[in-house]
Amino acid sequence: MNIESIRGFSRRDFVKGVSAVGAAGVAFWAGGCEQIAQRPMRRNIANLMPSDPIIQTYKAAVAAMKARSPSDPLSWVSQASIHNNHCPHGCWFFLPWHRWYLVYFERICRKLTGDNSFALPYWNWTSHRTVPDVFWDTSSPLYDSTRVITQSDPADPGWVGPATIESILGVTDFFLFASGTPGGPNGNFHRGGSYGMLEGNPHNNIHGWVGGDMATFMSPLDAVFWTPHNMIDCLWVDWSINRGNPNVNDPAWTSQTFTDFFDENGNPVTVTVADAALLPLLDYQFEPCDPQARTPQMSKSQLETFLKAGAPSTLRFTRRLELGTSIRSMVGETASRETKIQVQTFGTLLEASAKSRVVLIADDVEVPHRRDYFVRVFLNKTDASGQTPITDSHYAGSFAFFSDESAMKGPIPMTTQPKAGYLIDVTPALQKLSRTGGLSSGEVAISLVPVPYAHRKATAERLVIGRLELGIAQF
Ligand SMILES: [Cu+2]
Repeated sequence: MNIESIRGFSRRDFVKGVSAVGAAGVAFWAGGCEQIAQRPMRRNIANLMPSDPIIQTYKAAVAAMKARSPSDPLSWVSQASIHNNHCPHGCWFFLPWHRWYLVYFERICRKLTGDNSFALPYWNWTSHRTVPDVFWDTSSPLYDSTRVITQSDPADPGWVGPATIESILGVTDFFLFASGTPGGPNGNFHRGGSYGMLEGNPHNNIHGWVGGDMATFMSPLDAVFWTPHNMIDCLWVDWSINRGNPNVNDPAWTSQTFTDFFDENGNPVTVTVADAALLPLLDYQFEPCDPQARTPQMSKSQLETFLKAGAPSTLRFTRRLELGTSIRSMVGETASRETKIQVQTFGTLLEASAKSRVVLIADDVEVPHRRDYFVRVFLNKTDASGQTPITDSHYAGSFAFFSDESAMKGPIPMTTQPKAGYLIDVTPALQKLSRTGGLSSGEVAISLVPVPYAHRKATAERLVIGRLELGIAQF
């Protein structure tokens, strides 16, 4: 299939879009000879004045959608309900499903405003850690009164800081980067599954931390929703296109169809995961969200071939070292598990150039009823607490929850509290400890610290982890 024949995106649409963009776009491709016609540019919202036409169109589109009857598929409530009823989380459909969701939302915004040059802006949480100012004007359709955080609260650098984002983008395996198969590492199903690092950390934390609508599956009721998800899409583009990491090519992923979306005329559409992987070549482009502003090292035709080919996941655990089962702690306490690991177990993998990775596998983690806290991971820091800064050399990562009551009455009945699995690459933290002599005892201790979000106490919450392991993966 040619990328320009993707369902719903005929060449005619494509050319129309191009003519509307005019000179606003910038070159996307390395070199100039293969520069393809310019697609609408999804811009960093921090670079836009409140009076910018992109912001004006976004506000007008949201207002128009809010004015529609809830039974209308283009209404604000209908669009949010698509997410509530169908969004896949904690699994490998997370990225492609949300990519299509954003693409159709963007097209609806164009249709309802007549602004065919509109491209959804993104919130670059790494360079600007507070929720963008345009979402705080109480008279604006972009305002949501249910948020728990305030305009001046910054997101935690352990979720969105440059070092965190760089380490996530540095992961080369799709499952570890983007979440695994719906089965999860230990047979979880439904909306549990196995969260990779992009979804389990920045994505889940932003949802829970903003709070209110954003902490639920009706999160698209808050207009801010679309801008962090656009950032996630930008990071996927950076990972798979600019950096050339392959998406998985398992037919169970590529051939999956989604029938949940409506086009700009309110007609239902059927789309595939395989086509989602190609969309950024065709339909839109991003102002760089990676501070290093990488560009693809492949030509457009090479890239199309590369994206269509994909590759199998390379995540294979050659050893799994159990750290503990049924680990419980209350928020405000630290859950530590220690195991003696011989230094030679890690072999050469603590060298910076190693192909192997050490992955913390937190499985059967109970999803709390209230997502009022997140979890920080420390290595060999058994006295870590909520006050231990993430600048501490023992800090290894964070993860969080995203769910709501509807997940507990989903298509597969949950007889117990929903559970989730998490994969966290702790190799960089282990390498740092190794360099500084922190592993000389030959023992690694994992400490998990539940930390309440800003303005929440979460004192009655408990963290329950069914099984905690260190997996050694060869790539
Ligand atoms: Cu989300």
